[in-house]
Amino acid sequence: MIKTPICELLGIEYPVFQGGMAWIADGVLAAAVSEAGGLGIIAAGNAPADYVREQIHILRQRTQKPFGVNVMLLSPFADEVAEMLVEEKVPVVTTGAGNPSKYMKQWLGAGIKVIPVVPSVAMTKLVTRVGACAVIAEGGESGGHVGDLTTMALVPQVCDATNLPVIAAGGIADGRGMAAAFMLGAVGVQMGTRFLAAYECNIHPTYKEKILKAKDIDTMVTGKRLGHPVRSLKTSFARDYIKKEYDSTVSDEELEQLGVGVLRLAVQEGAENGCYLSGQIAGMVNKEESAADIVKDVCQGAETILKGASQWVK
Ligand code: TUI
Repeated sequence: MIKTPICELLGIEYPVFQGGMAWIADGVLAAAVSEAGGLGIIAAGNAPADYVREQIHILRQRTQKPFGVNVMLLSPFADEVAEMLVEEKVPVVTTGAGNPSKYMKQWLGAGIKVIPVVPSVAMTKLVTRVGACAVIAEGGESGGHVGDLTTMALVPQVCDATNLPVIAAGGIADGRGMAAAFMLGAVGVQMGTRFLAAYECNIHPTYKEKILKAKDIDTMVTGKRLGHPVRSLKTSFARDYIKKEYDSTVSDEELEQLGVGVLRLAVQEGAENGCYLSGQIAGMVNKEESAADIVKDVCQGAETILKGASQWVK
């Protein structure tokens, strides 16, 4: 059995977080992961507080186990979501795409455990100072908003920069990834892309099919010009978008406009002009299965590898 300090800290059975994917990680998916013994995480994304509250209620009808809510700090609704999370007394908050400092007092005062995503050593030190209880070190292999460093380079440097438990994310989808993360000093993993293939993940069938069919080189990063790099599948939309980024006759405003609503279009409509966020590990995600089977498979795979890890030490 795999047990680490993050299990005790959060009251979960397996050190597996499900990433808070905008428009995707709803109360149903998060409940399935939490019920399976991992940490299910509801994504607030760009949604208003009422929508997120509803997802929390859906989750609470399905499980009594601990769960988290991810606050996307670039959201125009971040303030109202932050307040609602205090009212709902959610056990865990993860944050992404920014600096969570302005909410820390409010959340810690309500007894909420805060686990920010950190893309750098500087952000790790900052959130350690302001009261985070753990950090998620997410490398640029991940889907969605990405930092500069890879998981391999980021995780050990984050571990050296803080005494807090570190969760590794980005490019992890099986027991090998989990075992490798542990070798780098992490005590848990967060996975997004693998959970896209969960039965309980209610994305459009076209999205699921694209993930199941994707190969190793089928993702790309767009959005650098506007300062919000995002990894997604290499669709005609993504290729067209990046061409426009390099075209000086296209204004920043036009580019901004092109990105509006594209995540929702992919998730809910499977539309051609949607943006299909995905990590680089999609090439290894080849079958649909339950969230519980995913959690168990990853932990069992890691256990086998870790038990044999001393074979190379003579
Ligand atoms: O947040 C994510 N992944 C995401 S968010 C998203 S929705 C979106 N909407 C509009 C623009 C961009 C994205 C889709 N996927 N992952 C966690 C993450 N956080 N990755 C990197 C970071 C991050 C980056 C900078 C965390 C902190 C940070 O701090 C910068 C600073 O100094 O404020």
